[in-house]
Amino acid sequence: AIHEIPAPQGLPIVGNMLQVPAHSPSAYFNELAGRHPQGIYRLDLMGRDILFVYDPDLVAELCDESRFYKSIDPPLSIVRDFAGDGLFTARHDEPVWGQAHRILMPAFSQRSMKAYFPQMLEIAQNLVASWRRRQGQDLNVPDDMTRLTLDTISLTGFDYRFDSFESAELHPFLRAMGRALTEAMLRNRQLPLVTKLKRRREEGYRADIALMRELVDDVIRQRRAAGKAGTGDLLGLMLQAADPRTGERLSDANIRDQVLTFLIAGHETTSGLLSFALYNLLRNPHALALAYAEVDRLLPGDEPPTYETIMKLDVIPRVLEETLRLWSPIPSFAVTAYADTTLGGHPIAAEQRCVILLPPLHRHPKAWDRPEEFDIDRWLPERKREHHPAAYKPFGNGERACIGRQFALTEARLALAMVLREFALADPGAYRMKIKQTLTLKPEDFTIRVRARQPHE
Ligand code: MNH
Repeated sequence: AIHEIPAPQGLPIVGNMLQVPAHSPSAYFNELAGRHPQGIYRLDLMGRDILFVYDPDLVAELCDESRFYKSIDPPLSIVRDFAGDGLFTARHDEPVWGQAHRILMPAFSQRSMKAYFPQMLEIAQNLVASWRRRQGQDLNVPDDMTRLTLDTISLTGFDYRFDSFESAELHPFLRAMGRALTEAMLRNRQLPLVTKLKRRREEGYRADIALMRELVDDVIRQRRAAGKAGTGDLLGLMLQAADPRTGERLSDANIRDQVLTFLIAGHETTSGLLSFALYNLLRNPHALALAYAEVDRLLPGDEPPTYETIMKLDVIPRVLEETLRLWSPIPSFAVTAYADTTLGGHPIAAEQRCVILLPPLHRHPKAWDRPEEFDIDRWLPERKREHHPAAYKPFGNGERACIGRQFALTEARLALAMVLREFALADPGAYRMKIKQTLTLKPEDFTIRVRARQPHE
């Protein structure tokens, strides 16, 4: 029965909430996973009874979409304060999810990736040019990867330019977004009454949301002023296309929520992936040497790479897959049972909340040999086929899985290839991993130095 699922002792009313550290909930959930080899535990978070699951066989059950759906609970229900009913935070029973999903799917096809490629390349060239100018200096990797990915999604999706590499400071939009995501994480462990009492925080939160919304309005205004809604990018589709099933168009309010959703979801996690990938390469000279050999073979000289070349890469994509296994930028996702059911034989009730914890799932000894080791050969085609089917979920599951997966992987392949072709990487500060969580994860204060590669280096 459910009472056999291990549950650390909590307090009245708040339950286990006070045990969860405000700024590093993910680290705490992982630590508990380390102490519960059963692959499942339960916590009472202020009266919300939640199962945390990371045994691959149990996760396989939770990925059964006929029994479980993506529920919008805290913290995602808090993120709705600014992302509204955009794709990420739409409830499964809201018709607007399906409408927007069907309207936007064509913008994420392989063909669309090829169409975005020139713009992805332009921004990757900005990154390389910026690093060329700053050779020998400490480069803040997550900050520069954020510049890259924000500029890429805004240019490809909305024909809007942040020009982030022209400025030493990150754009005010990013600071507002970082604070708002952090606030959503903090509010997740506050009693609503306490949230209400913190007037200053509430004002700051509202101001950050207003700033993000003003930027979204500016994006849409610029497009309308340009007079040609008819480009096939994300914004063009949202302004023009009708849902093939219902014939409905998206409302102006929903389009604003989608634009903000894509500005956030479309860059925040990819910048984490690229930062963790560079971290892994610096710690794994063998993989780094293979990656160098690959770019020298496929991208010789200094001609800009083509889309077709980027699609031929093999080592770099495996570096990315292995990075997403060990350092998934999104540490968890949540599902809820439609009806009374069982999980690993334990009866569970309808509406039971379940959180899939990716770090312990992606390192589970039942599914992975030497799970702590960075080994890109796990992703060779013949070995990939042997993986446990539910032990790798960096992009979530089923119909609510990431729509931007190909986009992220195309952009990340290109950026890594361009950086490796040009630079020798060094980590003179001998960085030690320190995760910063703002709902998603990044390596905090990770700096590297680069210099031009010498021939045959
Ligand atoms: Mn993305 C959903 C991970 C890049 C747009 N994304 C998800 C989910 C995960 C995820 C996990 C499911 C969350 C949940 O179940 O609650 N996403 C990633 C990762 C990367 C990423 C690890 C990069 C690496 N995502 C991107 C990019 C875009 C994007 C790039 C846009 C261009 N993601 C989304 C959207 C959703 C989503 C939109 C919501 C999809 C839906 O529910 O319909």
